[in-house]
Amino acid sequence: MEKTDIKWWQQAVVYQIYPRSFQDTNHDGIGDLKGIEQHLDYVKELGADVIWLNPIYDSPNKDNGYDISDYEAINPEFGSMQDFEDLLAAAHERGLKIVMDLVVNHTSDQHQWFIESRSNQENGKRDFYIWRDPVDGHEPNNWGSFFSGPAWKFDEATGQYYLHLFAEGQPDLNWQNEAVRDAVFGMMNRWVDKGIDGFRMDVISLISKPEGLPDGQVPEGGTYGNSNDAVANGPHVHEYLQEMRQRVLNNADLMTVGEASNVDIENAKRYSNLNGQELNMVFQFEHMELDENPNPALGKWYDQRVPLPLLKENLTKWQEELANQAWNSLYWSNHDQPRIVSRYGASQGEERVLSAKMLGTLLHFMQGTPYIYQGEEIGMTNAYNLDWDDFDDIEIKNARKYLVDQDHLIDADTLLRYVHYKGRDNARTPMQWNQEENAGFTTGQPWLKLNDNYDEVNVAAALADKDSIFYHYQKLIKLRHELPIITTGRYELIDPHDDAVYTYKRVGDDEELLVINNFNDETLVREYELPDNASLLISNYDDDQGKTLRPFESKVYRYQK
Ligand code: TEU
Ligand code: CA
Repeated sequence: MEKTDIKWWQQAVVYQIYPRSFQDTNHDGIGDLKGIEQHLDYVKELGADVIWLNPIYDSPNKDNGYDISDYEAINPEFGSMQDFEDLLAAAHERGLKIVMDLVVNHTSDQHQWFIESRSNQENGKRDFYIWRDPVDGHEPNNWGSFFSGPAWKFDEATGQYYLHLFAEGQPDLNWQNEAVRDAVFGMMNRWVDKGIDGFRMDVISLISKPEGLPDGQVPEGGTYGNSNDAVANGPHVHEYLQEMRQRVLNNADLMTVGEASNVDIENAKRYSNLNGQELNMVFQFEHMELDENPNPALGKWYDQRVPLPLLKENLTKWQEELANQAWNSLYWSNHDQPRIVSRYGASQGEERVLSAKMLGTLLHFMQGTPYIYQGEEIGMTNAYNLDWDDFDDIEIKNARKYLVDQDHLIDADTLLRYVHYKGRDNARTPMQWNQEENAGFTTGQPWLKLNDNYDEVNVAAALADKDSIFYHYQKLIKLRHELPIITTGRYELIDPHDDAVYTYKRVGDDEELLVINNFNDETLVREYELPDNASLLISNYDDDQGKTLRPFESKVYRYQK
């Protein structure tokens, strides 16, 4: 990769904000746009270039904003369109870009299109969604929803089923209908005209459904067919994205990232090809799905860590195979994933701090565009203090309803253990700003219980400590901006079989970086060949003990070849 070819979004670092949990300013316990504006300087201080906002559109919140009832109105809980425009202007003034969530695989069942569509079979909007007659009095096929239970809902009034790959309140749009594409592209162009800087596209790999909607494979012991495998990367998805590129994305200098459930290397090379026909990059899921339950009927619900060599093998595959052809996104966390320190590091004490820095270093020295999820930069952890009555997430609630109560695949205590390891609410507890009541998030009643460790883990404490995780991330971002090799260098894995240490190189024309990361909470000895001119670029300890690697030690050397 030539240095001159670098695009701005390849050298950028993205900070993801989950507005509901970021900062409340009007005491209703719900984060809002004004709260985000208040903290723009914080994001700037961290050094990120781009903010990705989770959905802020009007929504009945069956799935916290991923069920949109009006794409062109702001959810009043978050503020007004004026507040949004103010936020965008304030971000731009500081040189920060804003990328919006685009949720167009489905709408809310409260969207005007669906209200019309379900009104009767002859309605002009009927074909905006995917309606089918019952087959032998049953669902049209065996697909299960991503949130457990069936993917079809029978509509008494019109005698047909509609498809919802996610919650019942999230009917799938029919992308085969040209009028749907016209409506979506028109809406996107109006946002582009407002001056936004890009889109993160929700489950974009699912928009093209397979011809004839064939049954999915039913896992052993399971009830429903796998709709993800049946639908992902469907027959027309690349065609639709190329059309979107032509009709919307080429109208401005945008950053685009497709959330691509079930995407493999070959598909990713098409979605995010450097030829610029579709998207800039995708969020692939493979490294997030290594710790799924060995019983496929339980899907993601599990509590066992992944052996390190498997993680390396996977991340390495993506680094190697996309190089010079497509572009990687790099992420450890988002609003759907548990906290990364609780998954691959430690949740408490000094080890929490060390492992957060180690994990940050590992990710930020790879090739791709890094995404930081709010709170990751202060090492927020899973919320072990939340119990059944505290959860809000529909995925968690449905798992309880279907996997425990209806299908008896698992007992409630085991599921709770799994939820504490994997549940989405671990990421959604309010941002921890300081030691004050509700961590400074709200003076009202927070919409979701806080993690009870905010006394220790909070932004104020991080900013006051020069050795904090925050400043480590700040340094990682700065290095990415300053050293082109982090963007362009070739990745090379050093220790594929080591089950405790993950070491890789970035190889440039005349220099190299050696990135060493100890995943163990024990001291180990490992020796690497280093030229005499090697200097330590960043580390999470204040001295270098050579071949001795202390718990979660992470260090990067830079040297001339
Ligand atoms: O997530 C898509 C998706 O694949 C998730 O359902 C994922 O499998 C799950 O969250 C892992 O636990 C996107 C959004 O990021 C998510 O918040 C939405 O709920 C979902 O789409 C539906 O819009
Ligand atoms: Ca509020």
